[in-house]
Amino acid sequence: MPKIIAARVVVTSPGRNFVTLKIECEDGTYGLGDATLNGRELAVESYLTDHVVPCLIGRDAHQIEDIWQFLYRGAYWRRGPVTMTAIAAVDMALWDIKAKLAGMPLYQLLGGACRTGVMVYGHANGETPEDTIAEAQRYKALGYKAIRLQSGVPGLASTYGVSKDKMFYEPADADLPTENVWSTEKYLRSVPPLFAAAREALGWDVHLLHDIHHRLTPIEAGRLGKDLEPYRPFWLEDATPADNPASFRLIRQHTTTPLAVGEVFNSIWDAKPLIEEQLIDYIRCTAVHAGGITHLRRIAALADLYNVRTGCHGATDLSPVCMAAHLHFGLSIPNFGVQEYMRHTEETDAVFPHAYSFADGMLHPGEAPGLGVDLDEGLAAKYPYARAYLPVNRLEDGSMHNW
Ligand code: GCO
Ligand code: MG
Repeated sequence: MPKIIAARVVVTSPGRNFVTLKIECEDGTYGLGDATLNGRELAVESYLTDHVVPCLIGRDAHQIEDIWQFLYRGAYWRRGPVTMTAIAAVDMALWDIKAKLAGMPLYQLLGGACRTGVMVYGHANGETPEDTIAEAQRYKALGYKAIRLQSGVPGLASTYGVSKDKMFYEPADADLPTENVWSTEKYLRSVPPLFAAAREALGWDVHLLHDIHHRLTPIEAGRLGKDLEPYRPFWLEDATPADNPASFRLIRQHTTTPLAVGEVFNSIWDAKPLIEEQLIDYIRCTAVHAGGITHLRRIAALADLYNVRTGCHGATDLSPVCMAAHLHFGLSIPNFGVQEYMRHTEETDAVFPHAYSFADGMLHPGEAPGLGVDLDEGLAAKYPYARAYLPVNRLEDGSMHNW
């Protein structure tokens, strides 16, 4: 058996913070798992180092399911983002090891390719609809088949997801949370004209997406969905906080615009009512925050029963290790929908050399055995952890508002 003899956590910040678990076996094979939880990185590092790694030593790395169950059922404190991210890192690293030992790219072990590549969407953003559409044209010229549109809201000083840095922007941008001001009324007025102009300029052969970042009430989301119907968006993402799944019933009653949710979910239990009641069309759970490849496959299998497709979160805080996991997963499941792809910086790509590549609007995981991602530990050591937070937002009267 490939006996686990060591495991350790590497924290590095090549432009942003990443937490990576490296598991090593007696025969020298090692696997990598992403353990990055944006803004709470060191909580997962401690969970792994202090509580999980000691339990791994001496185990058979091939027993992926048993180790998953041991960490999930055995913890007593089930679920939660910190626990599930830690379990995810172990799970990803073990799949990496198993596929390396099999001498296969992971997607082959997961059942083989169901498609030629994984369709991705990029982020076009700009201060004005004109700027956003110009960015979208750039993505289209690069071959993207799906593009997310986010524009500045007239009358608001800053808007989350809109940045000067364009393709490489980093949302976690300050060592204490920046406070942005939000107005739902101003926002709701700005999105339909953006989509109208975008269809006019970009035509109908490209999928257009939009992220609401949980900021609307269900009835407001219903109205926006209805207003956008003529422009046929691919999806509306995180329309309202999903803590209460019943909210989505109200949205569904009012619009046929497809709905996506789940980037903050950490287990199948968060997704279950939304999937079973067919209240959503795309489930955005990730390998890193929802218990690894093992648990993500379980969520996708449940979703497939109800015609819900996947649309995994793929912002810059999901490391290249997680991106690779999503590509092997996405290539191998029947109900893949789309994969988010926010490009990492050159510094990040150098710390995590990888086999995946982009062509014709799709990513392909490549043919290297395992996940196909490595970690240059010497280089990683040159980028020490630096605390960084996502911004928060308040209404114009100062009330704290939803993410
Ligand atoms: C998205 C997002 C991100 C997240 C960020 C949180 O890409 O869809 O909503 O911008 O807010 O990744 O960690
Ligand atoms: Mg989002």
